[in-house]
Amino acid sequence: MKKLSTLLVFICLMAMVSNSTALAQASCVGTATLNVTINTCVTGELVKATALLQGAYSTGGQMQVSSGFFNQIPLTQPYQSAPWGYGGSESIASRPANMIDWVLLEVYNAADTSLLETKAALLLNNGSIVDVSYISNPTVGGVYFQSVVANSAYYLVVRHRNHMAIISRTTVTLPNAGAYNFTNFNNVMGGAPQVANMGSGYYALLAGDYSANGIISVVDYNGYAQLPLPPPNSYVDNDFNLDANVTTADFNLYRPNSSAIGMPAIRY
Ligand SMILES: [Ca+2]
Ligand SMILES: [Ca+2]
Repeated sequence: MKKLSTLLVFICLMAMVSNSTALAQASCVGTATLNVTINTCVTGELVKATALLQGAYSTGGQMQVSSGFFNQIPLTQPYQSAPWGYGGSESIASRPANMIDWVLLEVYNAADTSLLETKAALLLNNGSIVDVSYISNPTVGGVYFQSVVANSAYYLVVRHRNHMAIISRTTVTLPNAGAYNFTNFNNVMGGAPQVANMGSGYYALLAGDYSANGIISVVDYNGYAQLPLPPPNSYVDNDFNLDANVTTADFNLYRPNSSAIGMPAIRY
């Protein structure tokens, strides 16, 4: 029986197995049931980054969303459609209480700032960007990338549905022990004009890029102002302050940002 149990554990290393029933050998008496649960192995290099969203910013480097919005956050990553066209299968069984929204974390090649790999990830209220495996392992602290070559340097990019994307000022050697801090404008390519000054030394992605193309313009105003208005408690891209409603509060976030232009390498 012990030998059979050991064998079962070995052959199930890469799979999720539950409630397996093991039959005893003919010479043994009776049967036994094994309940074996083995988590899918997470592989790749762990990339750590911290960023804030202007629309969800609270105070002291923290973000907050309304319960109405929180309950509308989809369980599957929302970046399938244009302009992202990201087909990743990231999903969660439930929302962690400190989740703000989904973001995309991307790794770009150092030589030509071309895209290497994209991952959808959870943005937490303290700005941490974490893998979907955070649900089962809250200590994960970053996002796993499969194409990253360890101890090599890359640019990092953070994208959000309706905030202007940003790219790291310099390359980052991955995996990185400490999170790359996008809340400091000195770490953002293009500097202070690329982010919103939230006070107390904190900077956040600029709200209002409805089209998510890396430029905040009248196109985004038209996205904000489109009719009909969505019903209350909707997860929509013209809700810039993430309160699940489209109101003048969203326009007031857009207006001062309406001439911002993102870095060419990451515009759509
Ligand atoms: Ca835009
Ligand atoms: Ca809103």
